[in-house]
Amino acid sequence: MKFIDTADIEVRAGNGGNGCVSFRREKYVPRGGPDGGDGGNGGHIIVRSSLRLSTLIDFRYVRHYRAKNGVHGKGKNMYGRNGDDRIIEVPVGTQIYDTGSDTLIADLSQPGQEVVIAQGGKGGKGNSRFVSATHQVPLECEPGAPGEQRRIRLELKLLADAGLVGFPNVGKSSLIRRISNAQPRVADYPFTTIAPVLGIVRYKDEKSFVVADIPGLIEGAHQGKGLGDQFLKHIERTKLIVHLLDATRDSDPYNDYCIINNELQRYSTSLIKKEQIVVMNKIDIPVVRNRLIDYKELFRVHGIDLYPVSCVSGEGIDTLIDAIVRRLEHTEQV
Ligand SMILES: Nc1nc2c(ncn2[C@@H]2O[C@H](COP(=O)(O)OP(=O)(O)OP(=O)(O)O)[C@@H](O)[C@H]2O)c(=O)[nH]1
Ligand SMILES: [Mg+2]
Repeated sequence: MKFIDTADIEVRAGNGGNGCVSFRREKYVPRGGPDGGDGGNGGHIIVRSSLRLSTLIDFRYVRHYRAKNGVHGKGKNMYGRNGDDRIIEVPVGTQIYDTGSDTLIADLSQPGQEVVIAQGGKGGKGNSRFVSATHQVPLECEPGAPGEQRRIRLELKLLADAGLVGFPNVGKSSLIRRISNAQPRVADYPFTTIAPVLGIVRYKDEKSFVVADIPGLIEGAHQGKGLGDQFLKHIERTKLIVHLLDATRDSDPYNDYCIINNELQRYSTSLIKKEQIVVMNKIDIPVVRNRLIDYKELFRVHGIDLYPVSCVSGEGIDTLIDAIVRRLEHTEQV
């Protein structure tokens, strides 16, 4: 299944500059001819695909895009300058729809593709353009045409880079809420999350990656216990698994870890081969914090680095995100 990232934006191309009505006025030049210049053209709105971006997250913050207007023409046959185009960069794979008619305008599947989605208005002609043998004193000029304005929807099909797994209630949704733009429901009962949710994590301004929150697993999920293991298909193509543990459960965290991995293994051998980052959540709770050193040791014996975090206080979250990004950069998809 592919998840879709969308953004609705409004674009407005630049208006054309007005043409000018003017006549040459100089000493010793009686009745100088018309010299009103043309207005400049308004800038276009151009969408360009780029490999530099991987999500549409920026469009959640800025929704209005305008190109510059053309400058009005002036006397002495001075043309107005054309307005600059506005280039909007989107990730490769973005489709552009007209919001009103819901029709596809463009499908930017290759890097560097460009499409004009709103035409700038043409500049108006100045009066010097209307002169003719029989029409020596033109008083007419044209106004600049308005720039095109439209609402468009950008759609990008996303695949998750990292998937969150763990028992119910360990804080998977709390983590995705904390680190990404997704806001799934969080509650202190099992199986709060009943469908996968994707969130985009923005990392140090330029990079971003996608995390999938899926319903909790329990022992026997592969036999249909709890909500079963059907949701694991959503993380089959991720590069990385973030395995969340909660030591407030009445069980040994390492044992929990093995139970979940056993479910992954039963579901598919490729899933269990994926790299994992193992996270101990809820370290703000004293019973967890007090035993953190023991837990770290327990996992270290098995060659596993435990990342302690609290989704409530935010402690350890930055370190975790750094680790996820590092692993994503060095991991090939299994
Ligand atoms: N004290 C504390 N509570 C937390 C922390 N993270 C999550 N919780 C609480 O744990 C409970 C479960 O959190 P969720 O994020 O809904 O857990 P989940 O893993 O998504 O649960 P399911 O969707 O049911 O599988 C909620 O009451 C959260 O407020 C944490 O770091 N510290
Ligand atoms: Mg949840």
